[in-house]
Amino acid sequence: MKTQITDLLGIESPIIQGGMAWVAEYHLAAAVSEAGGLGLIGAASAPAQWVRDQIRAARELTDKPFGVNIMLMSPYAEEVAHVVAKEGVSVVTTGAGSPEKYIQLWKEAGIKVIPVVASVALARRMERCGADALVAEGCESGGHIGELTTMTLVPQVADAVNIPVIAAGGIADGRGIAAAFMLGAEGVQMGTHFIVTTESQVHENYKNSVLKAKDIDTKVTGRSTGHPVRALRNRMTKEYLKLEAAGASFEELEHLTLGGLQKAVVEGDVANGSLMAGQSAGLVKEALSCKDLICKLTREAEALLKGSRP
Ligand code: TUI
Repeated sequence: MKTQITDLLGIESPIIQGGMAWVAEYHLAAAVSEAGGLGLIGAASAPAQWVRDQIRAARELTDKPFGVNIMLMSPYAEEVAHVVAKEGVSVVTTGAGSPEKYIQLWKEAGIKVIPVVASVALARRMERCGADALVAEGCESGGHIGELTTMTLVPQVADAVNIPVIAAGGIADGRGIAAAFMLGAEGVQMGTHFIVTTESQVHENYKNSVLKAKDIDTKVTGRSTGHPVRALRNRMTKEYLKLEAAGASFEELEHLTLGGLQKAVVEGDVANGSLMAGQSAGLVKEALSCKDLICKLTREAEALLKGSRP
């Protein structure tokens, strides 16, 4: 599938694996890139040294382009921004903020810069600052989310900018990819489906929770604190939403989610951990290798875009 995104990034399929906190480590990123998509290492709130080690480990596993996602609310964002420039990764994506002050540094290092945006205003600003492409992420996504849905955000961003747009949020199969293209996207970013792939190092309990999830099994916590986060519903989200409705303080609520990703991803604590996942979890039914998943997605999307059923 050749698009502006495959040309820009030098990849075979216009499928980008989301830079999911704790989930997107080097085994997964390298497997996605080896399979012809773009793998990302999620820097999340990790220190710069961890990110450097991950980049070097991924490079041992693949010669193909891969990237790093920088979560801009991280206390280490500045250090990580310099590490990716020094290590010379192919692509940087950013989330949870505006990467304006780093764009020149990355461009000078020859890195393709792809900010994740949740609004037209930020999309326009990023284009003016020299971004190479954008991820327009709808609130169907897992993790930290904006307000708009993928269906409404992607065409509005595509109309507002001249750089290529990658759609994210709610996409887990070939139908979603074909639909994203109809909305004006030149590529897709998917997170949730990659959690369950065979190369993903995520605890089996978390993977099984995603595989079992139904349409209404995600919840958004933190709307009242200004940091909305979508995750699979469990004991933690139930308690959080109860406290939030009762007007609990930011500190009380934070306490409940402390270490939540580690509990979910490493310990497999599916009751108390933060099982970040998007609404597409209900579409994820089987655990495939990254190669088989990307082949299946591409085959399904191409058949639909040619006007035949997959
Ligand atoms: O960043 C994400 N998703 C994430 S980050 C994350 S780590 C985390 N852990 C615990 C609590 C909170 C986060 C988990 N999931 N997606 C990209 C994204 N960026 N979604 C929304 C935005 C966004 C929102 C507002 C980007 C920019 C923005 O405004 C910036 C501005 O200055 O206008």
